[in-house]
Amino acid sequence: PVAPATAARAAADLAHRMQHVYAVVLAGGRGSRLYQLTDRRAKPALPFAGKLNIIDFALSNCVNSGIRRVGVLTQYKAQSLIRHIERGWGFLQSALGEFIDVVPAQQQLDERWYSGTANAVWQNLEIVREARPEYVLILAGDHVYKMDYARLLADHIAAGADATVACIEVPLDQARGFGVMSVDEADRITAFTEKPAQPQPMPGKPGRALASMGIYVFGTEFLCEKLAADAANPDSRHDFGHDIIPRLVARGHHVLAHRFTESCVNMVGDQPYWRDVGTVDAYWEANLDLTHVVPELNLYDDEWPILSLQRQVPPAKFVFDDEGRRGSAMDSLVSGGCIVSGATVRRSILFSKVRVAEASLIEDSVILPNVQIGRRVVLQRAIVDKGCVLPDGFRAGLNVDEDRARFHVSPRGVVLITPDMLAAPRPGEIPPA
Ligand code: ADQ
Ligand code: ADP
Repeated sequence: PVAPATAARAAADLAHRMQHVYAVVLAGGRGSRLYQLTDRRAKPALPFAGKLNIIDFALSNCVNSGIRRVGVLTQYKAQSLIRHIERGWGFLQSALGEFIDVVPAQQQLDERWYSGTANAVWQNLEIVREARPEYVLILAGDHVYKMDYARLLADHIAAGADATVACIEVPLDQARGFGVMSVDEADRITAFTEKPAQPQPMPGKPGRALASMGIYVFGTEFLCEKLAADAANPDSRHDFGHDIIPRLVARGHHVLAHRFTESCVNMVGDQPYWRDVGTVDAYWEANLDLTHVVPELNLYDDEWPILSLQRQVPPAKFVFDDEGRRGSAMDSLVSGGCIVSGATVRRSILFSKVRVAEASLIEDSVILPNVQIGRRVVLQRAIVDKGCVLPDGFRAGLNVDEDRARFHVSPRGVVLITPDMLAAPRPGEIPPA
């Protein structure tokens, strides 16, 4: 047992050291399995949970963990992401040395765009160095989870590691999509393979593998040295998972595996909540989960709030229509600025400023901001993208074979509808001259 005064001092010391961490959020990837949802925006800019963007999870985790110096590296279709952070995250106090820098892909060192995640950090290393951090934390901007990075840093320091990789147990049959590691008794990584064809199960757990979450901690000098060496290597893909981490392990550096169960702030039973909402189905499911009585992801936790852009919108409104039909929503999340008039909404999420007109029925659906839904519309298991206007009598989700002709239908039968699809001529229709 640690004496209380010693524990208190250790906590104060850790809080102090968190101020010397710089977090780099990798937010450049497209997320191609989201199909048309990421035609015009990067995956971290995807709206989620009624009023958030996916990147708000990584940024909120930083702020809640005491990390207030953050650089967001963008690349693919970054405009909507940049706008969201500039408008939504201006509350950090620059006078106290707090900031979130949104860094465009500047092509500084190289003619080409970033070739891999390590190259993205390498090209922006001057921006990191300017902040003179003791530690650099590397994060992905496109995961949904609540994590206390201070616990991760505490493990890194206590073990005296050169680098630390956050990890989570995943089912073996899904492990091919991750970096997979083996560890010794002290959780030191002994082998690391990026996206292995034949993932190694965990000892004593034949159905499970230990997967990287793509979250890394390095001492700043060590990181700079290794990125320089990687940049000079013509055989490297310049990726943390493919190149940097396996090479550190192979060269005998002390690379620690940090178990996410130790730092997760949102456990579901004995499993930590972590979602890569990388497919249309995963995106739909993670949103719909929030409409349950006890969702797996708790967004009502004052201890670990997920912060975001607060839009200036009036409260949501539910009204009877002229014929006395009730406007209602059950088992649903309804954001500010919405009006539901004589229509029924069940097990759905309405983002800001959605209008649902008379006699419509919306079930098991995710409706992004500024969508206008006409009269007598029926939607089931649909995702309706921002700004769509659904005309009177519009139907989707009732017959997915019909829907497939105009919209994207996911393997689980979720219908994705975007403004571009609505504007395209219908099959067999002659486009206007
Ligand atoms: P992947 O999921 O394949 O593997 P990757 O495509 O490398 O991840 O992207 C990681 C993060 O970096 C994402 O947030 C992405 O948006 C961003 N990103 C990708 N390319 C970028 C670029 N050029 N510039 C800026 N940002 C970029 C990684 C690890 C695996 C691990 C999984 C966990 O390599 O070992 O298991 O994450 O999800
Ligand atoms: P933000 O929420 O930051 O305003 P979005 O990424 O939602 O940005 O959208 C950026 C712009 O592109 C908006 O004007 C939006 O209406 C438009 N847009 C987004 N997705 C689509 C789409 N699939 N088809 C057509 N326009 C889209």
